[in-house]
Amino acid sequence: MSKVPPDIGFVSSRRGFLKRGLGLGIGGLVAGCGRTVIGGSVGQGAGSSPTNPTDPTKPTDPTTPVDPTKPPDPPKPPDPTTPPDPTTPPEPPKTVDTQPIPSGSPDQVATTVTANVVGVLDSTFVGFSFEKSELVTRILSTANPATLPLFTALGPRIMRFGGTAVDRLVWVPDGNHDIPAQLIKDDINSLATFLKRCGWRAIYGINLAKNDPAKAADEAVYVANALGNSLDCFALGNEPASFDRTEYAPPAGYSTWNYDAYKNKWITLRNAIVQRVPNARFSGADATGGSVDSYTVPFARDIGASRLNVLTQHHYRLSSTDTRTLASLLTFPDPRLGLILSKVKTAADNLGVPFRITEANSAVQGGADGVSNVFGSALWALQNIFTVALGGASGLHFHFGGLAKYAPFNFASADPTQINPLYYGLLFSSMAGAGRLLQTTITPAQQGLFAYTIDTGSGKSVMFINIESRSFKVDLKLPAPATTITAIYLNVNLQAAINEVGWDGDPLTARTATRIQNGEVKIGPGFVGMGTPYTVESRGDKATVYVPPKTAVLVKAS
Ligand code: BDP
Repeated sequence: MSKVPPDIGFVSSRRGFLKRGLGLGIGGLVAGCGRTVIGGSVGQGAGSSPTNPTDPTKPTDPTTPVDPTKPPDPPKPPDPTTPPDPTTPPEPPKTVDTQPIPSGSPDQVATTVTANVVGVLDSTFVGFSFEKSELVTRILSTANPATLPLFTALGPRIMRFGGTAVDRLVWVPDGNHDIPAQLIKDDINSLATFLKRCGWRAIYGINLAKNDPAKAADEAVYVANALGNSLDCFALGNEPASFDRTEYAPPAGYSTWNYDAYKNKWITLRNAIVQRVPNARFSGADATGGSVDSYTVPFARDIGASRLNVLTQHHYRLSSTDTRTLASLLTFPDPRLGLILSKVKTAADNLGVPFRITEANSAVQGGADGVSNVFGSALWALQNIFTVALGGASGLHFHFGGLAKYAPFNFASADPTQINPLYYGLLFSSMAGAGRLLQTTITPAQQGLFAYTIDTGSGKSVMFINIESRSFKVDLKLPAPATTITAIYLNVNLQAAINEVGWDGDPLTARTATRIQNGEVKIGPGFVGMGTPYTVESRGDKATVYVPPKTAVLVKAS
């Protein structure tokens, strides 16, 4: 760790991004005044610096001595002889600061939002996917008080249980909690309580590889009764093409495992479940990105809309053979995603059902250190969310479990142990709201600056994602005049980032410095605190927005 100079906030230098950042966006990076608290109490965010009250981008002059002998003026008491004027409304508390102007010369671009609807961001769009074994570990338990707020803060969503664990776990209803391969009734009861408390629903995966129809139906009956309305639908098995791989034997009874064998087994299990849970809904085929043509597309073609409610697909940005670096993760567009989305969308449209990406994340094999668990992954996630939504999906589930590097937050055995940058990205996206996506263009187009707009019904949320080391001055044109325009930032706290990655380091590589409007997500109830939104200078349907380097800016116009 490098030593932080005492005048950290106010030094300008050409060396190193973090040094340059001081000149470009210090006001935004260290804003700490006018703090609000969502859901509880919060300490002062790390890195808050004394700012000049008349110009937040300038420091107070540390050379002006304060006279220690002179006490500060006490506040004037109200004059009891003057009755309050009933016609004058009380002054609203001053809660906003104007958006700071980056020093230097930001690049100038125009962003135009039109009324053209180009997609939908569903209110359940961002969800989680868990290894089903996490039902046995019971990390999602109301007995862990710090876990619940991490879910409720995102709003009511959908969590999916699957992963490779789904085809290993065996339903032993009255089995032993201490045997990890056994799923027992109490595991489901614990999930049911958790779902009800956090308002999420579940896509519940049932073993396909090593299961028989009667057992599958038994489990489904128990789950449907226990979860009630919290059950979104069932899924059967995980990544069926992978059963050929050496670590899986082909499912019992199938010497040759291929698409036809999968389809037959899927239909057999599904029919057995429907006999006992007549209103059961199903999703599938949960195939890998590499098996869209061999599994997803034929499955959608063959299965029939009467049997399938949601077509599902997996996609990880970096495979095991890709270059697993942050630079690769942040190279847009994702070279495989566009084609996967268009094929799955066509298949789903032909069948007449929605589709979701039920398992996704930055890099397979549990993620890559320094890639999946650093601030850059939060910006990647935002960009991925809008890309997948514009590709027509109804949902995107970030997969994790235990101590995976791509986890939004890590669990040990009970309460979460660490909140990772990815969680901030997902939380920031939920702050933008949901609704129709409006056509949004940046002129001239930039390699690493992206903009998306959600029409939430009560206003417009414009999301800027800047992975460049440059700041931008954006002339924003909205489809209609707005009376209030505000902005909040997702970025790193400057001092925390310097402490972590050093004075010359890249904030995108910081693991613990991510903040939303300088607020830190804490483990425990009442866990997010942040500065109040900035006001953005606007005139009718036009506004000037500053986008600091390596920052996402959420602009809300209403
Ligand atoms: C997917 C599996 C999931 C793994 C993930 C990974 O479905 O269970 O955890 O790969 O490699 O293919 O991280």
